[in-house]
Amino acid sequence: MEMTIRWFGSKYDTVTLEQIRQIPGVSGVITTLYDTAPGEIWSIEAIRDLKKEVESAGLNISGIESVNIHDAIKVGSEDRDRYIDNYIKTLENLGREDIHLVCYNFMPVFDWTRTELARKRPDGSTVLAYSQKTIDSIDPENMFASIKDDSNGAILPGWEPDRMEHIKELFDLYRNVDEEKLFDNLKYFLERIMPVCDRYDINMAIHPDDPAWPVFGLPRIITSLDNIMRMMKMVDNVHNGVTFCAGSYGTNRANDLPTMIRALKGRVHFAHVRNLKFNSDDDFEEASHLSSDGSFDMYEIMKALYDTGFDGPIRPDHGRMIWGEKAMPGYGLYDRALGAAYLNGLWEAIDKNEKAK
Ligand code: DNO
Repeated sequence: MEMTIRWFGSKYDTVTLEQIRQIPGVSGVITTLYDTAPGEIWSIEAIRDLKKEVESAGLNISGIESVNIHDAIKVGSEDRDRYIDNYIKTLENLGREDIHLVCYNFMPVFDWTRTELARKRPDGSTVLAYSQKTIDSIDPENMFASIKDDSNGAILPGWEPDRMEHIKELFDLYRNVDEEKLFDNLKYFLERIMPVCDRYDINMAIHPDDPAWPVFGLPRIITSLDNIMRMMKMVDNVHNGVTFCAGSYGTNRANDLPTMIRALKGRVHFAHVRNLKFNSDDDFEEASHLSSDGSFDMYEIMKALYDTGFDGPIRPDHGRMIWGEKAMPGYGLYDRALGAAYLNGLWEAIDKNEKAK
């Protein structure tokens, strides 16, 4: 595996490449062209510039998170082919620049959903949190307004203000889209992009729905092992794989994370590893990465990745806000650096133990 950190680009991130470079064992970043809109072609020049910036800081681009999918593709509207053609051109340009991993999601309207961006934990750190009761009591159109005051001024991925301004239209767009339709539209998209992925050896890694169940009555399909299996079978190509996001699949306590990883051997192209603390089945908050701070066994998660020969990029996921840092919720430097060091430590111990057998 390769330990990486997500980085939103120098215009948007409070964390610098120089700081990332100083986290022991981190050699790459997972990044994006944060100012492109879904459906836009990423120019080769813009990709090259980004690459140059990252490489001159002594790091490499280990993958893209995300190249977002235009709603026309998810909804399956008549103009979807135009946007798929653009997506193919973006993939081609990434492939030509030697980038071989793309994380994306197929969630309608909202990307990840949380009801709080800064819930206080007993030690004074703050974390993102989710309460189903709160979701059930708010109007989805006000979802963004209800959390934005705690965003520390950051533009949150998937919650871009110009997108949120059209929230009503977005809901209308998805009115006739159910789970079956969403699966069909995903299949159509994947079938069209697989040839370019084969040509440039690009691994597509779908991100799970977070939380892993329908919110606000919108269909959500990447939620369980059965549904991932269905997705992989419907377009059976090794480049059609997953981002194993422990914190997203783990929201549904029926998902046994190490078992899922083992079942997905060879198709986990990217891993997001973080911990959650459940207060009840439908109220959880994010925790530090350490097993004893939350509800997941991080050793078992890392062991499953190790045992299945996982050799892709991995990143610590959302961290707590600690030590007075002000950054995009979940994406500060300090707690993610602690997370990377801890995950690297687990991996080293597992590796030494296995090799000594
Ligand atoms: C939130 C992230 C998501 C993720 C996208 C992938 O912190 O996990 O925004 O990057 O869903 O497309």
